[in-house]
Amino acid sequence: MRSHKPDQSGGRSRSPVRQSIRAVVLLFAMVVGTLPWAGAAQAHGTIINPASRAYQCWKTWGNQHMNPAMQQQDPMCWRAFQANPDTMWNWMSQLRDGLGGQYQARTPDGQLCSNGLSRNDSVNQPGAWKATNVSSNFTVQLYDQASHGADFFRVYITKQGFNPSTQKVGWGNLDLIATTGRYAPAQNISFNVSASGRSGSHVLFVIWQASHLDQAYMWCSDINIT
Ligand SMILES: [Cu+2]
Repeated sequence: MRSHKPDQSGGRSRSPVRQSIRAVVLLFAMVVGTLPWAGAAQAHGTIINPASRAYQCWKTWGNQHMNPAMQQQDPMCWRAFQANPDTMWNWMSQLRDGLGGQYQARTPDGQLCSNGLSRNDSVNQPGAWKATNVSSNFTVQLYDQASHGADFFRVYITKQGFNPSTQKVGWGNLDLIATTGRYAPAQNISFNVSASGRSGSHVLFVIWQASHLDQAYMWCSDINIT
């Protein structure tokens, strides 16, 4: 015989059917919580042109990330997927809150491309990243799912002679080429920059200070200036 002590739901005895329904619901919630795309529901953004490193890998390989050809054709993306595929699935989420404008003080050399986030360290690694061809004047495009707006963008480019295939990006490798004004909330924001005096392989480094709160984004985009 079952005990007739009242349970916490108020004295009714629990039916086995209700208990098994509860177990199924719990199991379903646990499975959904571990699916890889669960985190992608967060709405943020990145530089889509010239594409940031993680976005470039996601765009090129996201729908075939198990393709073994990636190891030969795009070794930096392959390494990034091996290191942590979340870097690609969450291409929009390379952000830090509350930096208080202390970008340089709080971002060590060699960690600029990951915005100081260890989970995205693969994008700091030097190597044969696929680069976007640009002329010396080109347009930078932000895609922002959440329309945060911008207090400003700061745009840097590596000094002539920097070698992205062997060097990590540090503050001393960069020249500031543009600081923008404010932008109203929009999903697509673009502005023009000039890389005059430079040619060949470079890294474009962009800081986006979003406007909805103190939220700072940083990325590296590989460019080939023709
Ligand atoms: Cu956001």
